Amino acid sequence: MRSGAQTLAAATCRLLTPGGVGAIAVVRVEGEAAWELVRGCVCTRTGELPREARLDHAYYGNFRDDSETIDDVIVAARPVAHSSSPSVEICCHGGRRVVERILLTLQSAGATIAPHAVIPNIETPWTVCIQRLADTCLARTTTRRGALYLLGQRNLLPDRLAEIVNCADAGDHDTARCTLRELVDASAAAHRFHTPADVAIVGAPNAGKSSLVNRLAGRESAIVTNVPGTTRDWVTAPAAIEGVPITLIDTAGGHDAECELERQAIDAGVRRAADADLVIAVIDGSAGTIAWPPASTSAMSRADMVVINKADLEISQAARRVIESAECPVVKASARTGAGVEAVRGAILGCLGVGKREVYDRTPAIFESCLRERIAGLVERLDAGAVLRSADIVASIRG
Ligand SMILES: Nc1nc2c(ncn2[C@@H]2O[C@H](COP(=O)(O)OP(=O)(O)OP(=O)(O)O)[C@@H](O)[C@H]2O)c(=O)[nH]1
Ligand SMILES: [Mg+2]
Repeated sequence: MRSGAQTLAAATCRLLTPGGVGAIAVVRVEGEAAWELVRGCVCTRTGELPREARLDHAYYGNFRDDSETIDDVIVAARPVAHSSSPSVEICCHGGRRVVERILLTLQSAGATIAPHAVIPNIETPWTVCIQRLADTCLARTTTRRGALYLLGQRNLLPDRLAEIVNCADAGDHDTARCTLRELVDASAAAHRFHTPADVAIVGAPNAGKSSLVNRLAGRESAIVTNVPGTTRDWVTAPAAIEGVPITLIDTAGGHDAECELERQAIDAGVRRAADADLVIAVIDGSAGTIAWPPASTSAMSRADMVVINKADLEISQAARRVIESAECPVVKASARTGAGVEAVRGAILGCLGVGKREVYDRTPAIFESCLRERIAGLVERLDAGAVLRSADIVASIRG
C-alpha cells in the first residue's frame, strides 16, 4: 500500500463525470505511472492489483488512503492510442467527498489533478459549451430557485452572447462592447446560486449572534445561553434565503479574554470572518455601552451590515449612536421574537448583490465566475482600445 513518502511522477487524474452528487463517479488516471499509482492505492480481496494491467478485465477492490478505506471501487485499464501505458478508470460512489478524497490521495501519491471541466472540443459550438457549463453548475446547486435560475440562463446567456457576436460581425463594435460590459456588470453575483456565500456573524458576547444564526437557519444549529462566551469555536450552518444558498458562520464573541482557549477561539473567529464574503456585526441594542466604532483588530471593523438585535427591548442611547454613525446597512431585529428577521434576510441578499427574483432571474447573466473573469478581461482590453472581433468573444467563452 501507498506510504506517505512514496511518490510517482508522470500521472494525471481527473474527474470525468459531472461535478455534482451522483450515484457513481469516474476518475481517470493517465500517464506512464498511472497503473503503478492506482496499484498503490487499491487493495483487492486477494491483495494487490497485478503488476501488469489486463485490458479486458475490471478489478473490484478498496481504494485506501494509507490504512483507511475511502470507498469500494471498480478499476479498469484502457488502451491509449500511441502509448504503451494504459489509462486507468476508477469507478467509485458519486458523493462529492469520496471523489475529493480519491483525487487528493492520488495527488499525494504523485499525480497531478487536472481541472475538472467539460472539455470542449473544437467542433463543439460555443453555445453548447455554455449549456454544458450550466449543467455542471446545476449539479452543484442545492436549491430549487438555483436550479430554475440556471435552467433559464442555459438559454438566456447564449442568446444574449449570440446577439453580441452578431453585432461584432456586423461591424457595430460600440453596441457590442457596451452590451458585453452591461452583461458583465449584471453578472457580479450570479454564481451565488451554485456557490454558497460565507456569511460571518460577529459581535460582542451575548449580543445574540447564535440566536440570529438559528433564526436565519430555521433550526437550532448553535447553542444559545445567557452565559457570555457560550460559542467557542466557530460553527457553520447551511441556510438559504429566497433560494440563494449561504453558509452562516457563528463566531465566538470578541472581548478581552483571559483564558487562552477562549482567546484562540476568538482569534479563529476573526480569521474566519476575514475570509467571509459578508460580515454581519450583531449588536445588543439594549446594551448601555457598545464598543463603536470597533477597534481595527476586531472582526466587527469590517462589518458589511449591522443588526441591532434585541429590538424587543428598549433601544439604548449607545445603540442609537451606532444606527446614526454606521456606514453600512443597519437593520433592527429581535432574534428572540423573529421581528425584523425578514428585513435582515433582505439586507443580506442586497449586500450579496442578488436582486429581486422577478427581474433578476430573467436577466441574462454570466453565471459562472471563471467565465465571467475571462469575459471581464476581454471588456477591459476593449476599454483599453483593443478592436472587438467576434472570434475573441468566442475564444473567451471557450477559455
Ligand atoms: N430579549 C432578547 N434576548 C435575546 C435576543 N437574542 C438573544 N437573546 C438572549 O441573549 C442571550 C445570548 O444569546 P446568544 O445567541 O447565545 O448570544 P451570542 O452572541 O451567541 O453569545 P456568545 O456565544 O456568548 O458570544 C440569550 O439569553 C438569548 O436568549 C433578542 O432578540 N431579544
Ligand atoms: Mg454564541
